Amino acid sequence: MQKTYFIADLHLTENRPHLTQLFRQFMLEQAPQAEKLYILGDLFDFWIGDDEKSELISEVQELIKNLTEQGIQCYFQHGNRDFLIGQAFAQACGLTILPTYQVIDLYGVPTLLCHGDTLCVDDVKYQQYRKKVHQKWRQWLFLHLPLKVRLKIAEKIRAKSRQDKQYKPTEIMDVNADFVLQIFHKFNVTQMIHGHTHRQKRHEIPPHFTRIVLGDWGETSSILEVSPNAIQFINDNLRRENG
Ligand code: LP5
Ligand code: MN
Repeated sequence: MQKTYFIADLHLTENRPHLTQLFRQFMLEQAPQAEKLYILGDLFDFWIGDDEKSELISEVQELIKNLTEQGIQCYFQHGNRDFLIGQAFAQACGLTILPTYQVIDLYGVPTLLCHGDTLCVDDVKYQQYRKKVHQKWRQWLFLHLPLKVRLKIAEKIRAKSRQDKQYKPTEIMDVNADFVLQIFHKFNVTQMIHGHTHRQKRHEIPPHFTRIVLGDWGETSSILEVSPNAIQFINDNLRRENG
């Protein structure tokens, strides 16, 4: 059966092992039924360079490699937390990295994929910060620092982000509706799928647009399953091993 899965915002980290368990369950049991898997950013809680090694990173790579070796195409778009994932990581597991905006033909429907952070244009402080950390020279400098120093900088940014988010009105951390419409027109699509805001929902926007928002992973996963005739969210719990 033709099926495509979309996931985002798993925020995998050693500190929350049940997320890795959910991801493992999905990658071993469900994802092999698909023809394609799209990971729309923030697979990891944060990423400071492809040279970082950990058991978690190796396992994630193995799980993705296991799929791509079965002929299932796996695609990745950078999130705001793991925008430094590079070709070394991707090539090790057969993942294809897509640009910030990617149009695909989803069973006949022209569909735009993005992480979603670029749609939150009212969060001016975030957009200013994003512009800076996406400058190639800054990234080059950062990636040439020792891992320990990179980790410290990442922790500082994370702390500042957590602090700032407490004072940001929730509306500015959502997409800007006018900007979304501009993007629909710019890319000449009627459907858009993104994550980032963690507000899982299917929005029907007059006259004929659909914006599908993936949820983040927590107690359950948030998986969008698309087939030629149906679009549905699957939010799985961990399967109990011992009854
Ligand atoms: O991810 P989420 O949903 O929690 O919050 C985001 C925005 N925050 C971020 C920050 C990331 O979470 C942390 C990323 C770590 C990356 C590590 C690598 C760094 C590499 C640098 C390479 C050059 O994306 C948050 C949004 C929110 O989404 C909703 O959309 O609001 O944005 C912020 O909170 C941004 C702050 O408002 C501004 C941050 C300024 C940081 C200044 C750094 C100071 C310390 C420098 C030390 C040298
Ligand atoms: Mn995000």
